[in-house]
Parts: sequence; structure tokens; C-alpha cells
Amino acid sequence: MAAEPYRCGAIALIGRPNVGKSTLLNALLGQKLSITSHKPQTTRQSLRGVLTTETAQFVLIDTPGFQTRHRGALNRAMNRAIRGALEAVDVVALVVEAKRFGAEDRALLKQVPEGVPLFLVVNKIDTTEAADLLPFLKKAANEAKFEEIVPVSARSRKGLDELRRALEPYLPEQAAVHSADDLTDRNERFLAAEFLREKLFRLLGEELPYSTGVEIEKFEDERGIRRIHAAIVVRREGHKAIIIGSGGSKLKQIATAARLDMEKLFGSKVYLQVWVKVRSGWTDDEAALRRMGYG
Ligand SMILES: Nc1nc2c(ncn2[C@@H]2O[C@H](COP(=O)(O)OP(=O)(O)OP(=O)(O)O)[C@@H](O)[C@H]2O)c(=O)[nH]1
Ligand SMILES: [Mg+2]
Repeated sequence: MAAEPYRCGAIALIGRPNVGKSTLLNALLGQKLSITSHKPQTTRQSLRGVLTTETAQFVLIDTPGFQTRHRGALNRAMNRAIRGALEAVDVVALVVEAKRFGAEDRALLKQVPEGVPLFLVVNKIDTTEAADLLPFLKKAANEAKFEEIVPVSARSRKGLDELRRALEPYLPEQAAVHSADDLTDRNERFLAAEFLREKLFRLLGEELPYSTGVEIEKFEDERGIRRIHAAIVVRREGHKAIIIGSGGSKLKQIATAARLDMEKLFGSKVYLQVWVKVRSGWTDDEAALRRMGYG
């Protein structure tokens, strides 16, 4: 029997905030690449993760959560990033939470280009009983013309092989686009900023993370040691004081957690220096957003 031809293609993971797109990307890669938190709108820019197997290369695109409630310039940039990620993909996977399919999921489906194979990935099945899940899957099947509906739990790593096997036949027959040891299209500078931003989402209160950003001011790789200077950008002096914390304790906790993640991903020692700067109104200033990489 002739060997199957190699396949390679891009798969966009789209969905409402907090459904677990980034957790799913990491679970499929078997490595932490994309940042995650229990707060919605953690991901702000799209990010590609490359999974290479013997038979196929999956270029998985994580995207910001789609929402229509918040309308500032940063939110517009996030929705633009979703539209950008939907250009020239081979498969679109709409990720939803088990037992939740609503107006925002339907609004997002309208943005999917015609003719692109559409998957429904039902995540967080660890939170439901099988008896409740089946009626949901049946009902969801009527929402659009899905090629496949795949229930998974990104957190407990259930259904991931099934998802990969279901996706593979939809990838075009072609040689790998990335080399086998490529993990992502993003550089270490971007990933360092993201890991620091994750700690802001995880270690600060409910509201503050949304008005913070991160800028990498210096990134040097000296004989395998990364020296990184990063600025946390906030909108107000009061926010700066909260992030620094009493005697600098909060900032130290944030920086240490971020550094440990960076060392793991980069496989090297990292010297990380972090300071906090105030730039009032940055989340609504298009020029400032562009400078910070929100294109
Ligand atoms: N119980 C359960 N929780 C999950 C699962 N997958 C993700 N989560 C949790 O859901 C929350 C959101 O996960 P993310 O991966 O950050 O979600 P996201 O869709 O990327 O969110 P945005 O970037 O904000 O759009 C986190 O607290 C995850 O731990 C799952 O399979 N089961
Ligand atoms: Mg995310």
C-alpha cells in the first residue's frame, strides 16, 4: 500500500472569551506556549503553535476571545486579530463550553469565511455529566454545518487524540511549512511580554489587568543568558502603587513567577527587571496600542 501523503495546514481556534482556546492550544502542543487565566479576555493577539507529527503538521492559531460588549480601541484591535486569523486558514474550529451556545457564538460564526471546513470543539466536558452532554451536542449540531463535533477537556487532556485525528484529513496535502522543531511564529520577546502579562491576569484583582500592558524595553541573549527589561504599563498612578505593593512585594511576586515560566520555555537562565510606568488612556490610544504591538 502506498504511504499516505504528508499533510500541513492552519487551524484557527476561535470562540468567546474564557472557553479555553489557549488551554486547548497548549494541551495539543503538550507545552505551555499561550497564556491562560480564569479571567475572560486574557489573550489579546493571535499566536501560532506548531505541532509536527510523522504524518502531518498542524499550525494551530490561538485568537483573542470574541465579544461585542466592550468597545474601546484595545477591544477593537482584539476583534481585528480574530478576523486576521480567519484569513487563509484550512479549518476553523469554533470552541465553546459544554452546555453553552449563545448569541455571541452565533455572531462569531457569521465571520467565518464560506467554504472553509468548520469544526465545533466542545470544551470543558469534565464539568458535565455524559447524560447532559449528549442532548447539548445534538442541539449544537443544528447551529451550523459542522464537519465534525468533538467533545474535549483541555484541562484533563480528554479527546485530544480524537480531535487531532479528526482534523488531519482536512489539512491540505503538502510538505511541512515549518521545520519540525519550530514551536511558534512569535519571537521570545513577544513570549516574554505575554508571560509577564499572564501573571498580571493571575495575581491582580478582577479589574486591574484590563488596563495593564507590557513593553519589553531590552532583550539580550548573552551566551545563553537572557537579560530582559520590561515595563508594565498602567493608566493611573494609583494602579502603579497596587502593582508594586507594600515594599515592592507584589511586583516581586509577579516578576518571579514570570521569570520561572520564561526560564522553562527558553531553556536558559533569565535576568528579568520589571518596572511600572503610567501612560494615561493607553487602552484607547490607537498610536500607543500600535507601538505596543496591537496592530
Ligand atoms: N474545567 C475546565 N476548565 C478549563 C478547561 N479548559 C480551560 N479551562 C479553564 O478555563 C479558563 C479559561 O481558559 P483560557 O484557555 O485562558 O481561555 P481562552 O478561551 O483562551 O480565554 P481568552 O483568551 O480570554 O479568550 C481557565 O481558568 C482554564 O483553566 C477544561 O477543559 N475544563
Ligand atoms: Mg486565550
